[in-house]
Amino acid sequence: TAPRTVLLTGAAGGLGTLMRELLPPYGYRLRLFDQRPVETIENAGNAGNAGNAAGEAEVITAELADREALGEAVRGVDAIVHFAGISLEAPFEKILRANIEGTYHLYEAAREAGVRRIVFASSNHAVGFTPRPADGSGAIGVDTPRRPDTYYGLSKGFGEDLASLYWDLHGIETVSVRIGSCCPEPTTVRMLSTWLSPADAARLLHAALTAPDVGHTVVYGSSANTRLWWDLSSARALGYEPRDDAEPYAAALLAAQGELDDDNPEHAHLGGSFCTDPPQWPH
Ligand code: 15L
Repeated sequence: TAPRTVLLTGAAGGLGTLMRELLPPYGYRLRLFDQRPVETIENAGNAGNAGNAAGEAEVITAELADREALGEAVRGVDAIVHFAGISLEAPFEKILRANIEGTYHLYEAAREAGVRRIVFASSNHAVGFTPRPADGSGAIGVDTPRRPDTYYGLSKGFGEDLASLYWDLHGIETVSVRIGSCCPEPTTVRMLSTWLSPADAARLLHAALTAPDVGHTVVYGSSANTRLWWDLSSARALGYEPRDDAEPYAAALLAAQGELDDDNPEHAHLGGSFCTDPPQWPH
């Protein structure tokens, strides 16, 4: 049966803000966790429920390092969607605390509370230095060697390995989703290959939360992009059926920005401009 109560960490962040609107229609009751206050979504029609973004959702404002608060947050949930952490490159000490130690705290709290399923927001930047394949080839599998492009990407590889350990040692299942670029619309030529529409992200999370016997499964998180670089078969095996494709945005983006150019270090690898020193934004 589908899990009902789901803890969403990083609920105030970019992905969390999108997903706390899109997951409840699948039947989830969300518990929202973030170190920043979760702001009410405008026009959510729940004016009588100030500070409470998703109708019935509970909100917990605390850091992952606050093990007491985290213990309360995980108590009684059926599953966890772990988005909390720094989502771009940052000094190592900050990545260490937020992403590496933070994910460790999350898994320990899950183990103590007996939570059986976690969906971990990994990232394409765990393999970001992999050379960019031909557009649409889907050539990059989940077994491609790790090639992090940043401390950030390194922390995502750590999270995947932590998930693997907690499955083998403690029987906690995880789907690690190497998310491409999840935003309302693709805004760069690179995103014609990497885009994950918010609606497809919700479809993928629902599949990851409900598929049986996932053990530790690594998947890529993208829409069914015409120019896709990586292989979605392990995601599809969970029941994910993407419906969106970035291609309708191609003509305008290519006219404005031109084709990707392998001689440009910002274009030569999966991770795009994360692969330059220092990383460039936007990418
Ligand atoms: C990521 O991992 C970042 O969190 C996100 O902001 C995007 O930059 C995305 O990767 C991407 O590769 O486009």
